[in-house]
Amino acid sequence: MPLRLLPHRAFLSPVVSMPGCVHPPTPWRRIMAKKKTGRSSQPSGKGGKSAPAALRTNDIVAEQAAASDDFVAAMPYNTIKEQDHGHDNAVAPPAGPTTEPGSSALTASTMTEEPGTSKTGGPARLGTNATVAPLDRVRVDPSDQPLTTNQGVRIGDNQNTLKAGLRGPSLLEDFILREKITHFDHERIPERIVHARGSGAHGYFEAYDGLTQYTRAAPFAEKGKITPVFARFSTVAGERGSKDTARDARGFAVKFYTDEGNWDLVGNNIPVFFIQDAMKFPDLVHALKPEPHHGMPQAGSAHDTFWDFVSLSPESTHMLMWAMSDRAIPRSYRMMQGFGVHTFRLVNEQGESVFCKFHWTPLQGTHSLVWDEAVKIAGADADFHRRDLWEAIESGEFPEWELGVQIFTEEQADGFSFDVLDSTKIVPEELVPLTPVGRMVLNRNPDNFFAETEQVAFCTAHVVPGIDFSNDPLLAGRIHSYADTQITRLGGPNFHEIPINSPLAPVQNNQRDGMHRQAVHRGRVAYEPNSLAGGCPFQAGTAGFVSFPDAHAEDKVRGKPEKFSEHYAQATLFFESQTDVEKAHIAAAFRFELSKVDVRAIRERMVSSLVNVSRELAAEVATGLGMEVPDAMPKAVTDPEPPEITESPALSLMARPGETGIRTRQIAVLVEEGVHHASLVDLHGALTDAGGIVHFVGSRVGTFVGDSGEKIEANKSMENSPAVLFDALVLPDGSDAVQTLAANGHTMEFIKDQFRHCKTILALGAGRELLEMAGIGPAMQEDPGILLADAGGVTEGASTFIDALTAHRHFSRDSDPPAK
Ligand code: HDE
Repeated sequence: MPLRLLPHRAFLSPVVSMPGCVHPPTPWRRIMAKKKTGRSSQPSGKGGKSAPAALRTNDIVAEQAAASDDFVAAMPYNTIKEQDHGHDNAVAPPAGPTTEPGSSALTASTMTEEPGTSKTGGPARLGTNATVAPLDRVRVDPSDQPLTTNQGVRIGDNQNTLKAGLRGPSLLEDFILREKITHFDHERIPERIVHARGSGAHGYFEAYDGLTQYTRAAPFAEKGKITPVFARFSTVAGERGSKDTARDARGFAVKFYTDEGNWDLVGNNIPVFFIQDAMKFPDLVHALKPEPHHGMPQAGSAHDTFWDFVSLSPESTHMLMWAMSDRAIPRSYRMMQGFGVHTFRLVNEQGESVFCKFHWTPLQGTHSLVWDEAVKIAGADADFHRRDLWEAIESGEFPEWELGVQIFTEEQADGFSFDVLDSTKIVPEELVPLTPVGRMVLNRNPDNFFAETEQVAFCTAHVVPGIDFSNDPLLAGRIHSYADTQITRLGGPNFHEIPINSPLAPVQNNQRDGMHRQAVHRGRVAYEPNSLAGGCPFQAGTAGFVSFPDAHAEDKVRGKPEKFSEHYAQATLFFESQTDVEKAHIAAAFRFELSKVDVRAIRERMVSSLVNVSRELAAEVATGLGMEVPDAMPKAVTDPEPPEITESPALSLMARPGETGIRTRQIAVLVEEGVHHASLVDLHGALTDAGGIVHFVGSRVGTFVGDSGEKIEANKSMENSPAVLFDALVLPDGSDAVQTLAANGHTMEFIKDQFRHCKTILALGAGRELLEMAGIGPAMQEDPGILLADAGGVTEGASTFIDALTAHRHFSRDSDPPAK
């Protein structure tokens, strides 16, 4: 009889046809009919009992066995074996052979199963933001519900242990207490070895257009295609409870729940990395993490072991330039770029491949803190970035990034002065421009931090058809590392079944068992090839992931290509592409970090390496450390290929002011008894209309009475929310209020910090006296960020204030870098 292919597998290639395969055998149809009557457990008529099931069941079992025989015989041999070898088959593997079982019961584990129920699940709906639905399944809502044990038993008393008498000993029998305490004892899981501190959110990716010319990857299939995502941002060095504003690279990891499985783009906010080969990663991280003898410092690179390692690893120099720049102290997760770092491959339907680099660019612009501010925020609000992301999304200000790709061919790459497999190098945008391909919007906060943000497991090995790896040796190590680390962190190999990790695309394979297995697999077949399950699940052939056939014929070696040994050209490119303010901040950061290094020889070694980047920078740092500029560190190569460019404006943070103006910017308006009420009401209206978030900050929280008897509610105090938590400051009018504020030490600190951190300050009416008292009087004339307005001219004042705040900071004030 002819083979009957499963109708929904339209993509099966004709090569799978198998002589001798059969329609589902007729006995089976008979079995199903019989089974329906035979297994009925419903009363059969008035007062009647159901027919005895045992006999019928035996019939079914016997007949199933007979049906199985025919079903299995339909696959007399493994037809794809002959295509199991050779280059052509490797490039275009065949789909696996299958036979139609006719009924899901034929492959079931047990005949007690009602065939065809929704138990076997179905594919996710395509093209919608579907992460919500799968999580619905596990969302728990306690409204109007009694407390229960984990077995669903209602708990009568949640206050007291079970005791032999009111003053008697506690009893071992108290299963309620023991279950509660035991669970509590195990509530912590190991934190991530790196990137432990982070925050995440749900959202979606929308393709601007089809990118099918280059890739068959599902998210880029067509214009407007929506793919759900979960993104997590993180610091690298600090522990889970460490501060958000440490000087550090930031993780920028995005999980795309595509129609064809999960794709994780696990990047950073810096486009290069410290090392070139995965072999060095444990060394790097051991050097960066708190020193092992005393466990210090937390979340910081300013210590001897880190600088010892990087000064002996000149390939780190380029990333050090980024890490010492203001990129490493972002104002917000929403205001930083993201980069895939490695060179990846895009592969199209025809199997053609190009190289690709991924870039995320924030609509909010790229903005950073200044160092003194970052340090103070660490004390004032260690959750600064977590809170910022959460609050923006809660208030409907959904952060957005544009995804851009740099696409280039292997031939182009061969011509570059650097190696595209070297993760310490960028591909300058002047060489390969950025093509925008879509946008990501984060529009939903997690329901539960642990279940989602903590348990999400990213992995560079998670790619989908159309995305493939380059031979970057750093990437290769990562492909192994992420899944491996989750086994410890998430307690076993089934972490992909945790709802936040499970793909929307159906999962079918023969992996079984392991800790915390959720899936209940049907049938007795957990191997392939098989005929007992009709060959299923079958290999998808060219409809599935097929690695790009990258040709290689070289010696097996441990080593690096020549171009990897040029370590400084792009560090210089980065430094020379910065504005003067950014250069000063880089020098100040090196000075700060190295001043925390106890061993003088390490400082000297690092500065000698900086001489190779820029004599100007090395001199600035040396002066700051009270030392002579040492000789340049010998280079690994003395005659490298000259770089294509020596300046790239895109590398400056200032190149991207963003499009969102003052939206989500935090503005402090100081208030006191007797404050000029009407002007504050007008100002509040104007700033809120522009999307700013206005906080009335008092000497305490609570109600203050204005000059004409109206009340103003302070939601923050100068004590609980110091100046560093705000992007701008308004000093109010009202002579009584100004006098009281002037007598408060917090007020002067508040104004001075706003000023020294180059922020916009607006003084209304008598409020200018406070500026003078803080010693800012002389700056009032020429500083574009110090604004004065009459209480009657608030509307005009507000619009100038909005313009000034849109500029983010006024670095013309930044004349004293050592203090920043
Ligand atoms: Fe990671 N990295 N990494 N990394 N990485 C981890 O995986 C690793 C590297 C990055 O929000 C770990 O799940 C190796 C570069 C991010 O959950 C671990 C190497 C880049 C995150 C790991 C690197 C990254 C991680 C720890 C060198 C930028 C957080 C916990 C070969 C492109 C993801 C975990 C999240 C996390 C290994 C280098 C980014 C141990 C071996 C380069 C954003 O598997």
